Order: sequence, then C-alpha cells, then structure tokens
Amino acid sequence: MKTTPPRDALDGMAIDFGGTKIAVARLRSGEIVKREQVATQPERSWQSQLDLLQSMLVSIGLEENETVAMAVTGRIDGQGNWYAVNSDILGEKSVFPLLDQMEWRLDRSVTLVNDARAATYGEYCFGAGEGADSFGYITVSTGIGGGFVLDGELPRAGDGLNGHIGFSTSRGKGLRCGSGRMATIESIASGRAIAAAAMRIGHPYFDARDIYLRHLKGIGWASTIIKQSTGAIAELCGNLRAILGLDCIALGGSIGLADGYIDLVRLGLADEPELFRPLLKPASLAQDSALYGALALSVLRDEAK
Ligand code: ADP
Ligand code: BMX
Repeated sequence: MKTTPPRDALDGMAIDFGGTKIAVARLRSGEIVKREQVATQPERSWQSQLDLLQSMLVSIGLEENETVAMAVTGRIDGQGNWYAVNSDILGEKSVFPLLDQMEWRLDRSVTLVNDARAATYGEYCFGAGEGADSFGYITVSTGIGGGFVLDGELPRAGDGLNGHIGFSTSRGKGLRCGSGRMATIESIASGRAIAAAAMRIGHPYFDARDIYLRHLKGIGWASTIIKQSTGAIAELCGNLRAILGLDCIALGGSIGLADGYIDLVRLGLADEPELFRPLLKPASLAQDSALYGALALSVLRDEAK
C-alpha cells in the first residue's frame, strides 16, 4: 500500500456513519461536489439505518455502478461484519453482516472500513499526514478512535480491532466504558464521557458541544471536564509515541477540532519528556477526512472484501 492514490482518482459516493452524525458525499476528481448530513439516530435498527443511507445516496444522485465506500463507527472484521466495541454508542449491539447487506441493497461491491481508520488514511494521503513517515490520527468525537500509518502502510489486523486506541487505558480517573474495560481514554475524553461527567455533577441536560461552549465562556466546572479530556488525549499521544514511534499526530472529530482544544492537548504534552512529544496538527480535511479516506481505500481495493 506504499503508493497513495492520486486525489483526482477519487470519484464516487462516500459515507461517514458516526455515533452523532451521518455524512454522505459525492466526489468528482477528488473534490466534494455534493454533501448531505443528518443526525445519527442511534436507536434505529441496522435495517432502518440502511434504508436511510440508501435514500441519502439516492437523493445526492447515486448512479448505476458508481463506486460506494463507507466509513462506520465500530469494528469491521475481514469478512465485512460489523461489531460495536463500545456497546453504548449505537442501539445495535450484536454482530451485523454490514458489507453483505450494503452490497445486496446497492447491487455492487462496496468498500467498508472503520471510520477512524478511513480518516487516518484520508489525512495521510491528502491532509495533515502528507509526507509523514510515521503518522497517527485521533478523533475526539462521540467516542475516541484512531489509526496509524507506518512507513507508508496502514496495518490491518484480521478482526479489525487495531487502531481502537480509545480503549487503551489512562492514569486519569476513568470509569468502565461500553467496551467493558476500566478507565479507558474513551471513558474520560470522548463526547459521551464529557456529557456523562457533567451529568454526574448535576448538569444532566448538556451534550459535549454545550459543555465546550461553557468552557469557552470560562465556566469553571466545564473547563475542568474539558481539561480532563485534553489531559487524557495528551497522555494517549505520549503512549502512541512510545509504542509506535509516531512523529506526527493529527487531531480530528468535532471536539478535537473545537476552538482551543488542540492547544490544551499541547499544554498537556508539554509535561511529557521531549522524546514523547509528537508533532500535533489539526486534521486539515476537517469533517471530511473519513469521506476522502474511505474512497481512497476503495481505489486500492484491499479493505474488507
Ligand atoms: P461523530 O462522532 O458522529 O463522528 P462528531 O465528530 O461531530 O461526530 O462528534 C460528535 C461529538 O462532538 C458530540 O459529543 C458533540 O456534542 C460534540 N461536538 C459537536 N460540535 C462541537 C463543537 N463545535 N465543539 C465541541 N464539541 C462539539
Ligand atoms: C469508538 C468505536 C470506534 C470508532 C470511534 C470513533 C464503536 C461503535 N465505536 O471508539 O470503532 O472508530 O468510537 O467513532 O465501538 P465516532 O462515531 O466517535 O467518530
């Protein structure tokens, strides 16, 4: 996989199905020409989610035989089966043959990939990771996801768990997350964790976005929660540097890209010895990293087939 596809080879439909939002885009010669986004309704069954995806694709003009690539939150095994790692994120908790069902409905072969893995590859090919030797990506969003490219390769493990860095643990005060693991980074730093932390101290009506806005307004309790999140992400960056030797990490997701979040992570990293501080950059494809990455992987045709 050392050669990355040229950006203008990206033609087709890309889907990014996350825990909070679903984006569908049409790309022509490497540029997004149409894009639609809706809020995820996590409680819907997979069949109902697929009805929605199909109607979104049709509404932006899906053509016969057009390439379709889908990035999705959750683990994808080598046969294209979907599993929740954090079983609290979507209502569906059991294994689902997502690739098979997408291909049957759309009557074509489809590329299916974990969302953070797709975003990693998108940033590596066309964004903050262009030209990097050892590059990583972290999304701070509904959950915490990620991936890495080492010496031009996006490594793949048979059961699709690799890159699920949100389920590594932290020295911070974490709880048990929906993966069943204790004190995970996801249980401290993610959007769901930020909202849950606010709820525990008597603010049950806010999502992470509301809490972030309060942090920006200087409200103490909100800043404390946000700093727990940025501290855990800084720790994760140091760990990724130690384990994989990453030189450069891009931060994405709506929380990772929120005003000032990356600066607080950099502040946390300043407490690490210099050797353990990778260069930290915002994801330059912003909300579209996974859309570009999924289509780029479809050009290579080596994902879950
Ligand atoms: P997904 O998880 O579906 O990929 P996002 O990357 O948008 O979606 O992440 C969703 C999380 O980001 C939610 O917890 C939401 O409250 C939070 N969020 C959305 N917009 C902002 C913002 N401007 N600032 C901070 N947090 C945000
Ligand atoms: C969770 C996990 C990952 C995903 C990451 C980011 C599930 C359902 N999801 O760690 O597979 O990559 O969240 O997803 O187990 P997002 O929706 O927050 O972007």
